[in-house]
Amino acid sequence: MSVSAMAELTVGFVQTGSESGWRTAFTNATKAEAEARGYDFKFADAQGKQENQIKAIRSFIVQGVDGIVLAPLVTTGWDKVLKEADRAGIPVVLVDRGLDSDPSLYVTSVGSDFTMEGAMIGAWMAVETEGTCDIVELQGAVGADAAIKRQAGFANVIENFPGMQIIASQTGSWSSTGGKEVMESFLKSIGGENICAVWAHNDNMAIGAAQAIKEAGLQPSEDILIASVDAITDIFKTMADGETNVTLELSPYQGAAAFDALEAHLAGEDVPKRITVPGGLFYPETAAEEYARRK
Ligand code: GZL
Repeated sequence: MSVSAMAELTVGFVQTGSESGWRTAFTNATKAEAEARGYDFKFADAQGKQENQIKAIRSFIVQGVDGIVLAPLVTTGWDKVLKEADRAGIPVVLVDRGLDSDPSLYVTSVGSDFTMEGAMIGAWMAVETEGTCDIVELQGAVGADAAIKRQAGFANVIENFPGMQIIASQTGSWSSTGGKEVMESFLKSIGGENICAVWAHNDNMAIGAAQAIKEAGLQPSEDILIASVDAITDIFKTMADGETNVTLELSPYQGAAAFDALEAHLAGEDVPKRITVPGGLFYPETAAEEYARRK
């Protein structure tokens, strides 16, 4: 199918919600990409509820869209609705996060390597602390592919260092408020002097944790190290202000790869079941210029 013929494509995008700065950037970038391609683009914001994502998929099936792009909130509970899309002959492309259904039920899974993200932060922390650190972990939303795999990747690396252990771990639900509240509880129950570092599954929770550490009279990034993932604009301000140590980039520009995969599938081409999106580590030394570039 020629690119011009693709312009009439009707695509339904089922987004998780707007739980983080990264999610908003990802939504905006995906909408811009769809507009640039001339799609008839239908957007569903599930507001953090899987039942809303399932309802949106069913609605897009009834509307007879050409394809559905889905960022699944959690990894389980998708078999039934994916089979409905399959029976309706409507291809589903996963973006950002994966899920635990039969791969024959979706075209491909586009996203970053969450396990590697956790491992890279674990490696950074091991080098930074010379392998001795009592760590508190701020998990992403329970059941989310990104949270499950970041936790595993980080644990896989630090288990190689007898002096490194996670002394507390709890979900902050991806938000700054959640990260702050959980960090406040860790500071109260463990004592800031007993915490070497924070591993936050995303930047929003890291920013909340830095606030809690400051309010406890300690210097974030010095008294307690802070590392996270996403590379949202606000984390570069926090890093430039000397309050967090590193962030790992998660590209919000995954829509193009998802749309390319959908178009290739509709054109009858083979599409790999997994399309990995890369990301790099950012340090404070370049934070001010990165912030200026993004704000
Ligand atoms: C990761 C993505 C995560 C982000 C969070 O790909 O699913 O979800 O890291 C977002 O900021 O909520």
